[in-house]
Amino acid sequence: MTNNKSDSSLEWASQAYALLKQKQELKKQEEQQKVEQQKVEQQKVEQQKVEQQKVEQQKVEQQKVEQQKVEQLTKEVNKKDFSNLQKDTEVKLGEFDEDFTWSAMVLAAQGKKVNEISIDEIDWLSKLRRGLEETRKGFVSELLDKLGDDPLTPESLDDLETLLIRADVGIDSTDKVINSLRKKLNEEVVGGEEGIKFLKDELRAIIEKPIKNSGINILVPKRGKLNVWLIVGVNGVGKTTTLGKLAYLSSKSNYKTLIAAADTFRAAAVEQLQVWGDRSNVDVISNQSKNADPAAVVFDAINAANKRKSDLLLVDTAGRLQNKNNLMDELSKIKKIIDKKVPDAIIESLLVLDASQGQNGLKQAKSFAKSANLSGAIITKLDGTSRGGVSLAVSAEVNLPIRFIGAGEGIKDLRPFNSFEFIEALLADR
Ligand SMILES: Nc1nc2c(ncn2[C@@H]2O[C@H](COP(=O)(O)OP(=O)(O)OP(=O)(O)O)[C@@H](O)[C@H]2O)c(=O)[nH]1
Ligand SMILES: [Mg+2]
Repeated sequence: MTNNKSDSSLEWASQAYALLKQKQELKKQEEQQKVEQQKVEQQKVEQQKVEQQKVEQQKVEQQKVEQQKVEQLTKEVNKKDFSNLQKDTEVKLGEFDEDFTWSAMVLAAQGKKVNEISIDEIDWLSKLRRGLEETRKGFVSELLDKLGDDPLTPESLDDLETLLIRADVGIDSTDKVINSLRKKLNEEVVGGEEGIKFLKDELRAIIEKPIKNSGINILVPKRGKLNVWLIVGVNGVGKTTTLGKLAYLSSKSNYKTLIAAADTFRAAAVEQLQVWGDRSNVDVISNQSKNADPAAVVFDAINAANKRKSDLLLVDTAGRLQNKNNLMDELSKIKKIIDKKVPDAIIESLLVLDASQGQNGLKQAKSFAKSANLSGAIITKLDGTSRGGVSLAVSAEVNLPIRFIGAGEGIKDLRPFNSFEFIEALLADR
C-alpha cells in the first residue's frame, strides 16, 4: 500500500515537475520573445533616428546648395555687369563682308537711303541673321538643296511642309502656307526663286496679322501718360534681361523711365535689376525685405512715377511661384493696383518667350494668354537656336503681336520687331 502510495505520489510529483518545467519553458520562451521584440523595437527606434538624421543632413545640404546658388547668382550678376559694360561701348564698323552687304540690302529694301544707315542697325541685322542661322540650316538650306532652281512640284511642297513643322512654325501656319502655295502651283508654274519669294510673303503675312489687328505698328510709350509695361513669363526665359534692355532703349529715346522690382520671389532679382538700372541710368523701385508683396512694390513705384512724371514704368515680375495659379493671381493683383491708382495709364502685358524652348514656349503662351490678358510677346534668345520658327506659331496660334526680339545678352541686343527684317533673316540664303 505504502509502496503504491509512494508510487502514485512520485508519479504526481513527476507530473507536477513536468508541468512546472513546461511552465518555466513557456515563461522562458515568452521572456525570450519579449527580449526579441524589445530588440526589434529598439532597432526600429534606432533606424528612425538614422533616417531622421539623414533627412536633417539632406536639409542642411539643400540649404547649402540654395545658399551657393544665391552666391553664384550674385557673382554672375556682378560679373555680367563688368563684361557687359565693356560691350556697351560704341559699336565699331566691321569688315565689308557678307554680313554687311546683306544687312545693307535689307535696309535698302525698306526704303532707307545710303546716308540714313547706322552702324547700330547693321550690327543688329548681322546679329539677327547669324542668330537665325541654326533655324535656317535645318530649314531653308535643305529646302534650297531640294528645290534647286527647278520649278516647284507637289513633292517639294511635301518637303517644305515637313521642314516648316520641324522649324516649329506650327501646324496651323504650315497648313496655311502650304495651301496657298498649292493653289498657286495649280494655277501656274512656280520657279524655285519665285517660290521662295512667295513663301517669304506668306510667312510675313502670318506674322504681321496680329500686329495689324492691334492697330499699333511699333510699340512705343505714349507721351503725356503713364505707360506701364508688365514683363511676364515663366522662369528663366529672359524677363529681367529684356527689361534691362528695354530700359536702355527707352531712356536712350528720352522717355522718363522707371523700373519696379516686383519679382520678390527670386533670389538676387533686385540686385540683377539694379545692375541694368545703373547701366541705363534708370532708377529701380524695390523693397528689400524678405517676402515683400509684389503689388506693394508696384504701389510704391506708381507713386514714384507720378511724382516724377515718368513716361514709362517697366515692371519685372516673378516667373516662378509655388504654382501657376499663384503666378496668375499675383499678376491680376498687380493689375488691380495699377487700375485703381492710375486708371488712365496705358498698360501693356508683354509675355517673354524663349525661342529655344520651341513648342514648349508656344504652350506657355497659350496658357498665359488664357489667364493673363496679354497684349504682346517678346521673343528672346533668337541667337543660336534652331527654333526661331516658333515666332510664327506665336503669331498664328496665339494671335499675339510680337513687339520686340532679343538676340544676345548685351544691352543693345533687343530691338523693336520688324517683320520684314525677321523674315529676310530667317530665309537669308536667298
Ligand atoms: N543668348 C541669349 N541669352 C539671353 C537672352 N536674353 C536673356 N538671356 C539669358 O538668359 C538667362 C536668364 O535671363 P533672366 O533675364 O534672368 O531670365 P528671367 O526670366 O528674368 O528669369 P527668372 O527671374 O528666374 O524668372 C540669363 O543668363 C540671360 O543672360 C538672349 O536674347 N540671348
Ligand atoms: Mg528675372
